[in-house]
Amino acid sequence: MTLSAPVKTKHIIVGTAGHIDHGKTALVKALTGIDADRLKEEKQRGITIDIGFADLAIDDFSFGFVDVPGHERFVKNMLAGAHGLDLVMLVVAADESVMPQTREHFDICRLLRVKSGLVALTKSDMVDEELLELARAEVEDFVRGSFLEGAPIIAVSSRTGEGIEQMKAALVQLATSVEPKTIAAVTRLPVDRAFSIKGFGTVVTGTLISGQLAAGDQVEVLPAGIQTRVRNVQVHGHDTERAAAGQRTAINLQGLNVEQVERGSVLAPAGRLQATSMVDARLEILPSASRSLRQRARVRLHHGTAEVMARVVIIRGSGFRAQGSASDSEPGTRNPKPETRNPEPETQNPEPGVIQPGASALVQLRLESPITALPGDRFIIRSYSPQVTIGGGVIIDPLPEKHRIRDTAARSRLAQLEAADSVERLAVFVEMSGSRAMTESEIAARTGATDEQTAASAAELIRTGRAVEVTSGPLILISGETYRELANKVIEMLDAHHRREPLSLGLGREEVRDRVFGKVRPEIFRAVVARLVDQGKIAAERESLRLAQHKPALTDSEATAKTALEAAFKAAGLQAGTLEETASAAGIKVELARKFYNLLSAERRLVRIGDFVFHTDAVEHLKLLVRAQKSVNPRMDVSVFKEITGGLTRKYAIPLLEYLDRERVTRRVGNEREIL
Ligand SMILES: Nc1nc2c(ncn2[C@@H]2O[C@H](COP(=O)(O)OP(=O)(O)OP(=O)(O)O)[C@@H](O)[C@H]2O)c(=O)[nH]1
Ligand SMILES: [Mg+2]
Repeated sequence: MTLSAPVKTKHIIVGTAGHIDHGKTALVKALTGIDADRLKEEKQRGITIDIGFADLAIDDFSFGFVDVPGHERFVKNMLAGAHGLDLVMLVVAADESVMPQTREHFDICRLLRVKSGLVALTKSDMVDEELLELARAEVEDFVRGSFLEGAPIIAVSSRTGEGIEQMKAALVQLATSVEPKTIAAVTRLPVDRAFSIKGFGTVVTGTLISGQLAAGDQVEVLPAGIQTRVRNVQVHGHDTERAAAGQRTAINLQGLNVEQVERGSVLAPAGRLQATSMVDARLEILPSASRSLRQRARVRLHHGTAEVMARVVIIRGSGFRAQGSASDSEPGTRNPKPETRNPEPETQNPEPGVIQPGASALVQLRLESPITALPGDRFIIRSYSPQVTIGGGVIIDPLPEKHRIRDTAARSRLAQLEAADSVERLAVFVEMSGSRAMTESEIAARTGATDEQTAASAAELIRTGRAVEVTSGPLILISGETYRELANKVIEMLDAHHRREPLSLGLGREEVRDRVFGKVRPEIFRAVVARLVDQGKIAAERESLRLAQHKPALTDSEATAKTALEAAFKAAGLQAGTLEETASAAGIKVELARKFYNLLSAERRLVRIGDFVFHTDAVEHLKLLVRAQKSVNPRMDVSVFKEITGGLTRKYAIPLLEYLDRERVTRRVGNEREIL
């Protein structure tokens, strides 16, 4: 027997758009019974000043309405409500038809890539049939070629109620095909209002555009970087355990001052995202814009609920310059002849250095105050003065490095990122990070991916060799390319060393680290060495590294001398003395003896104890002697030790005893040793 699945409510955010006085607020009220104009001044003046909210449940759908002001001076407020829309109701009064803010709001919806919606032909009671049909025809014309082409155009009157039921039915119909916002993503709540309620503290409201929020969650207010805890969550005025993506929410935050959060802030999981003062993006200029966008133009950037000032740096391709043209930071003085040699075909922007109306380009936006963004976020730009919408685009890299205007490498990386899916995007970011590599938290802040998504992408990149895992917890990824460069450098360095000094066993680890890995994190050095050892390419001794196949090459006479040195140590037993003493006694040059010592100690034939060097046979024999003494007496003082070793002097006895302590053959107890 199967139980029917519980009905899942689908959350849909519907925004209004349209010219002042065309009946947006009245329509929302006719649909929901809620007056979204909540400010006293709005009621007095009969216009909407700031965004307002209403909600309506029909069947399994929960609609959250965002009602925006139509006044041209309040487009900035409209923009705070225009992000995160699933559907738009483009409101056009039948008696006035398409007006300037109808156009501007509609441009904004297009630039923000609102996917679906309808047109409400309002005030139908104020016009006759003929005028209504005229308005309908104008609207059809207006939306042709856009996402609203073929969308319902419904004549309504908020006064008589005509068409309202039809509107509801149409909204439901459209809502069924809305792709719901995903909860399988990092939580983000762009704050549209922040206020304090006596006894509760600070409350922020906004549309939860991704993820989930529940009481008890540790969150961070960005860009301020203040971490706090969610005390309570409300959706449409009711307490709820958990809010999900797509819902209008009010979040009560613990111990946060209302001054610390404002419209434009973003609420995200604590420590997950990072504020930025630069973003790389594709920027398109509206075909209707009155002029080209100049290099370094100062604009208003609207992203989420934030508005900041920004400079647009148009990133240009490979350096070429039309003859006689001025530097590209002064486009006004450029050669006016059209560029034919480098038409930047992929940007459809015929003139590099400016963006013409209807064209797009890869840009770096340098922000005057920080925002919190992720790849794929849409944004709007408006000119500084007059304040009109001139374009918009999509964020490609929210945490870029600063680019020069002419930066072919940056441009091709951006083009790569722009076309990338999430796996490819991670690959490119990791490649861009070079030998700095990328940590789990850097990946999270730059991609917005969840841990599961990152793990899956990383696994894929590791499988194909595009990336190499430096450590797994926390994850650090380095590109396959950079890894191979570093590994090759190590191999080349060891190879050169072996050629230069065939007698040397290997190169000091520290030297390799300094020279190849001077500025990179120590984990990368360890990972590269470990992998090269695993692959059988190099061998790692405690202090040194060598190529796996490297054997110190000794000439016949060197081999004889080496054997002689070893024999000398063996013969000297525990009285061998320093390396230099034994070497000169055996007639071997000190410098050569040092190299032999390295080889012999690697072969475990010689061992250094304090200032002295002994043959390992002598030291092993000593251990046997001491252990044999245990049956006589488990306690031994220095004089007994001297005695059983055949009269060693103190000079030798003390370092040897300390060595035995370290080797846990003996343990020091006061002035005596206990034999273990
Ligand atoms: N006759 C008639 N009047 C309407 C209708 N809809 C709105 N109005 C009137 O038109 C005026 C403006 O309506 P609002 O709903 O405030 O217009 P708005 O689009 O919200 O205006 P802003 O928010 O300021 O851009 C009000 O006086 C409404 O009563 C309608 O369908 N028929
Ligand atoms: Mg209004």
